[in-house]
Amino acid sequence: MRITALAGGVGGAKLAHGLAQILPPEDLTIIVNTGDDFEHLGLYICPDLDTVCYTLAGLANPQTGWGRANETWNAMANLKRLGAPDWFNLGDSDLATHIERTRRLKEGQTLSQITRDFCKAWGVKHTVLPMSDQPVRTIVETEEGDLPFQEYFVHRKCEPRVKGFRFEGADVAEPAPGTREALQSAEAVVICPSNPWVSIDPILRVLSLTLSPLRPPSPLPLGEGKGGWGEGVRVAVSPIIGGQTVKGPAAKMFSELGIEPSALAVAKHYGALLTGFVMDETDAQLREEVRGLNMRVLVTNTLMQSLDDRMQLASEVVNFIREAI
Ligand code: FO1
Repeated sequence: MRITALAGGVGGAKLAHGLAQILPPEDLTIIVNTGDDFEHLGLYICPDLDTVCYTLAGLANPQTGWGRANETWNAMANLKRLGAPDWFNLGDSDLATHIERTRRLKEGQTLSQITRDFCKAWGVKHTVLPMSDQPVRTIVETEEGDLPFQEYFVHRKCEPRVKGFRFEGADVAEPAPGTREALQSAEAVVICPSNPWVSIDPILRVLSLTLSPLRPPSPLPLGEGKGGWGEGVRVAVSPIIGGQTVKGPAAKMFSELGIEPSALAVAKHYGALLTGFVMDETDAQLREEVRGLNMRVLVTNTLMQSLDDRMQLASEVVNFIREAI
């Protein structure tokens, strides 16, 4: 069964990894958010893309979920000594990725070409695509002013209260080569348990996929976007369990935007985009309300603490999709 997954950082990478364990390479494409990308210390850094690739390659740091396992920090310590900004932690092995990516981009190669080559070098067999080869920048609108995403997320530790988000460049950025085809040919699209506001919405916006009619702006009717959206099954896995996020600020963002954080709020956020929704057993009492949004519901364990959990959730999601086809 051909699946295209949309993913942001750590949570999305875990489910993508589970799916990659049970689906052959030709049956899984992962489209990754690049709205978090930024330039730092003269280097072009793609945190979500690297998190997904490192995770699929078995190279990710198991403690943080981002960066590399068995990392050393000599360059960072020396940069700090020289007075360089040290709020964004770049390990020695990870730095090699950013240095080589920056060199190739300067030579004129595209982010998708570079990602394909890096995946080959790391032994990643499934297809990982950036959402676009052109820059899109997530800006977090906060009570303390507008902040570029990494400035908000890492430097300011998600402390400023959010008022909204915008994705600079998203309206003119072309979906990366292969993304349209992956969406159109997929029997199912899986929205991984990533932050809906800052990890998934930028992908939907670039691919001009319709957001819930409840949530303006609603760019284009289903299937008519730049990316196109096949008629298949579309399932999201909730990143919110029992009103809280496993990692990251999604629940805090819902609250600050005046929405009670819950799996139901996530289902409403995607709304008409979805034909199915997967949420944790903790939230079983919300099942009927989510069903009322006109989507099928799977209630299961969605907390991925081990590789077994990732594979278990992935196979339940695949079975849930099979039942719908
Ligand atoms: N997240 C942090 O909270 N602190 C860091 O210092 C940090 C460094 C970092 C370096 C490379 C990389 O690929 C990711 C890194 N992240 C760090 C994670 C990243 O910024 C966020 O997880 C994503 O952008 C949100 O999805």
